Amino acid sequence: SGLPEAYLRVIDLRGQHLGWDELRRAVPRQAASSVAEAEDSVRAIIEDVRTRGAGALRELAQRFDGVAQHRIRVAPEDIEQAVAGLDPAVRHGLETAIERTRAFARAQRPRDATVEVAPGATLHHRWKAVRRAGLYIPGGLAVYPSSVVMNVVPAQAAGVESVVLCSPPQKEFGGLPHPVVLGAAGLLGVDEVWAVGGAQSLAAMAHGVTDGQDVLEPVNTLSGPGNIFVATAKRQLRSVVGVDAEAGTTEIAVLADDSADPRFVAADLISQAEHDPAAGSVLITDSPELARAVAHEFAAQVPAARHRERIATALRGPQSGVVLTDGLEQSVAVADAYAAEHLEIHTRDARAVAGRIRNAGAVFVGPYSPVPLGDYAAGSNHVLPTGGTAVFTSGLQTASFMKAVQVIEYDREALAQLEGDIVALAASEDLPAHGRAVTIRSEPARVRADSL
Ligand code: HSO
Ligand code: ZN
Repeated sequence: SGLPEAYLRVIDLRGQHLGWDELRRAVPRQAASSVAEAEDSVRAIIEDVRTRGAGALRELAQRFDGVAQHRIRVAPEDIEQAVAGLDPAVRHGLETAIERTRAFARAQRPRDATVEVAPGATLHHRWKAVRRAGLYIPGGLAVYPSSVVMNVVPAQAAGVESVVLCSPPQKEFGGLPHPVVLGAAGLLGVDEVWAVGGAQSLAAMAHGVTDGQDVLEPVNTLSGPGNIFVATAKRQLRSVVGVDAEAGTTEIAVLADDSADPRFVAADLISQAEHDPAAGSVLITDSPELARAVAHEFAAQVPAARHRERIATALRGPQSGVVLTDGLEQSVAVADAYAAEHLEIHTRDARAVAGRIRNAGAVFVGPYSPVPLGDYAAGSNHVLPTGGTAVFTSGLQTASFMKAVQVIEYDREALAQLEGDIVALAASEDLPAHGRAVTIRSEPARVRADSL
């Protein structure tokens, strides 16, 4: 086709009039087989942690992290030392990220509602934080101090009383989580950190674990990004605890027209491919010229990248590709069907195009809002729905750590007014005792002696 296939395979949708369902199937995705494999091993890990507790955690740390653990819970002194040891530039970056993320998270706090639906008939919708949240900070191919900020800040903005953080033990740091992860936790005032990684950490936080003197109390809600195993564990633990969006292997889609700068587009697609050989990078464009230019940029930029192997594998995988469209209309439809974790808009009038997107974890508008800005310091959250789940769910936010209580308060007259309606509905469901609980209240009180 004369189109660049060196890194990104081409999915040519031009001239095809595909419906929603067909588009959902046409867009690049991670192979379903790897998802199914993860299901089985994760189920075994969760069961092992649930039944054998800390013993299982030690064995899994040995197996997956190559670490023999003495203490699994991190000592407070280790957190303090990590804060003191933070590189000043990194500390500055973390503080900037905390400040902006906190401002946005506070602004996201959902408002309570009160309504009087009739005289004497009052309803309140009251938001409450969950009591205890468990946060997972990944640390496999890369370590993620930025994720500490992204998880802790909204939990704190929600008013969560108790926060526990888990991150994999690192061999080169004596089995502690990465020092910058600990430093970020310390900056945020988190004092409960456990050196546990992967699916086993989510199982430990959901079910609770006791290790000698140390007790990891079960949490009410789990959050955090991770790879396919972490995402699978969260899905399986959903019956035990609340979980945030399924933030699995990262992905980026760029919706671009011929006005886009191919250097920027290539750099951004490469940036997320750097996370994982299974990461997804998708270009959606109606401009074959742009697609070609981006391919040339890959040829220049990928070999120069530190993690070039991982990047090349990700870009060539079935989860990545260029989708060629007939025009902006179809590009928007493809972007909505793909439902990217991150969607960048590089088109004329990018803001208006962004306004038309229904499905995406986060939308980055224009040439100066690249995904890494959101990964670190924009103020938005980087724990976002992956794998097309943005169709029905959102990224991590303050409300992820809250739930609402509905409060009902009617007075005598207000209830009496509804008597007929409730009695009729109760009868229609053959539940007359429901109706009786209402009618009994409008009857004159029985003389006390009668009821004795
Ligand atoms: N892009 C990742 C987040 C991240 N990137 C952390 C760098 N550090 C998932 O949104
Ligand atoms: Zn990233």
